[in-house]
Amino acid sequence: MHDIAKRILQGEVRGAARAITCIENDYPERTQILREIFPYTGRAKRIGITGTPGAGKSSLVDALIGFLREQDLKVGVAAVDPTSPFTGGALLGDRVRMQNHALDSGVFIRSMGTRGSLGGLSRKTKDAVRVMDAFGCDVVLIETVGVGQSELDVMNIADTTIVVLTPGGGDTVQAFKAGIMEIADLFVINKADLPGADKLQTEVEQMLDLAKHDAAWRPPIVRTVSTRRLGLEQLWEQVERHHAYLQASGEWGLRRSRRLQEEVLEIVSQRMQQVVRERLAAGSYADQLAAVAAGEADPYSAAEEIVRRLFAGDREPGK
Ligand SMILES: Nc1nc2c(ncn2[C@@H]2O[C@H](COP(=O)(O)OP(=O)(O)OP(=O)(O)O)[C@@H](O)[C@H]2O)c(=O)[nH]1
Ligand SMILES: [Mg+2]
Repeated sequence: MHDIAKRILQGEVRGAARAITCIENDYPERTQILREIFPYTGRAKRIGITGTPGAGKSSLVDALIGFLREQDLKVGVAAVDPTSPFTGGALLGDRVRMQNHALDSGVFIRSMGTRGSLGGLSRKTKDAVRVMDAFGCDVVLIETVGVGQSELDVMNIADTTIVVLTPGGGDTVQAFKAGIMEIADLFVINKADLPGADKLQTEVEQMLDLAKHDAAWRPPIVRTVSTRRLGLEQLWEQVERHHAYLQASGEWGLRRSRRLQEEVLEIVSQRMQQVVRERLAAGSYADQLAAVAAGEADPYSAAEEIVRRLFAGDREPGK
């Protein structure tokens, strides 16, 4: 077993941190590490937290960490910022939070940015969450700003997705348009200390009446004031209720197995890309690329030809 894998399973913080660095930078040993820790994953509850900029996601995560630690649960946090190339805990705002919990060995916080070229951010976040799971986290909070497709992809990792809204933000309609409402298992109206919380709640209820009137799970709405740590108990109660619903309905297993299958295809395409890039670096397919650059070939035909040669190569003896 890889030394880093061993250290993750022993709950060693530096081992887990090192593994995530390998994942972020596409180091070759990441595959072995991930393969070896996989049998020790699947236990952690994965909670996605998304919402518009400034909604209070980070404050909520910070408050939740405290709440979960009081129950002696080990907590992992993946703060995902699709707009930032920074990684390794360098994201603004997360530094404060990390300092808050720096001395607590039951909290593992990591920021994920867009560094590296392969696989994309959601692929990397998935792997990082798995490291936290194998490391022994009972709960992994995955926080991301909800504006585009990459956030939706990131939320696909979560068992329970929490969408954070705020009064007076005009959030609801926007979130609805962006496809955020569809992925919500639970709504939080944060900043419930500000005027307009009642109005927002009514709006969300009305949307749910339309969109989820025949759904087996109607997302509950919880109010919080994350800066004063209010509403956390109610929030967690609903998370637990959702978890129980997933288990009882069989959705839990279905979701996970469906996603694992998707993941295989994702890894295949990542691997293929890697092979093609390695061969490109070694001088292969240069004629195809040159022809496209010179306007003599279209990209579709060039790609077809590269794929054809790739598969033809597989059948050559000794390869
Ligand atoms: N009044 C009030 N202010 C809050 C509450 N929660 C957060 N805030 C404030 O809202 C601002 C944004 O909070 P963050 O937690 O940074 O929000 P965020 O969603 O993580 O923001 P981004 O990461 O920039 O998208 C900060 O000034 C918080 O102090 C709340 O419950 N009530
Ligand atoms: Mg934030």
